[in-house]
Amino acid sequence: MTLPDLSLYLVAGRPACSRSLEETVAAAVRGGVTIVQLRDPDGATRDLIADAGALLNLLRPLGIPLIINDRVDVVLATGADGVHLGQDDMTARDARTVLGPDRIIGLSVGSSGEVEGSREDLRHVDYVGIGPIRGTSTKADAGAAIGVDGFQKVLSLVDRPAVAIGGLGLGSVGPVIRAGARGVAVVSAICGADDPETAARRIREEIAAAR
Ligand code: TZP
Ligand code: MG
Repeated sequence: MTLPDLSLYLVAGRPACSRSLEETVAAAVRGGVTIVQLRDPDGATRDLIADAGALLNLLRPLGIPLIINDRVDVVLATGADGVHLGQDDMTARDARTVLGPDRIIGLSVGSSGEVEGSREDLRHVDYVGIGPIRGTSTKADAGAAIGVDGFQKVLSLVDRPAVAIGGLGLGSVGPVIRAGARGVAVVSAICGADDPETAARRIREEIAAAR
């Protein structure tokens, strides 16, 4: 597996988008999103599979990977590129057994304790998501913001590329990139924007300027 470009990682699902999911993702990739995660924790499984199929039709010709939040079964059913796991989901070790060596596996870690508890799992992971960096209303159980200092501390304990997530958008992505993030993951800064294409383009520019 070649590690995908994590620079601007869009996390999107029907409820998070102001417009339709496909319209939002299409605009966001025109603006420069490099990888997309389908995340709809309360969505019906068959809707999730339908959304994944529609997004794969859009993204595959562009060479942009589609990652599915939590659901290894949806990855298998749709041929998506990988799965993003939280601390309560299937372990990365089990996901690797099911998905094989070629799929992308990401894992969320939010503290040094979670890193220590994930040592064995981290061997099977291609990238980590670290956050929430700032306050966010997108995920009710995201936990307390860890800030850029917290990000740097967690990153120092993990030998995997990391995306920073949580409350990030234009004006706040530069510091996490300078702190060592390979990329930034956003929901509302793009999905909630009036113009997702321009929002994505401006965030890409801020990332480029910080590198
Ligand atoms: N995981 C940690 S924070 C978060 C997720 C999925 C939500 C991020 O959403 P936003 O709108 O970019 O703050
Ligand atoms: Mg999860």
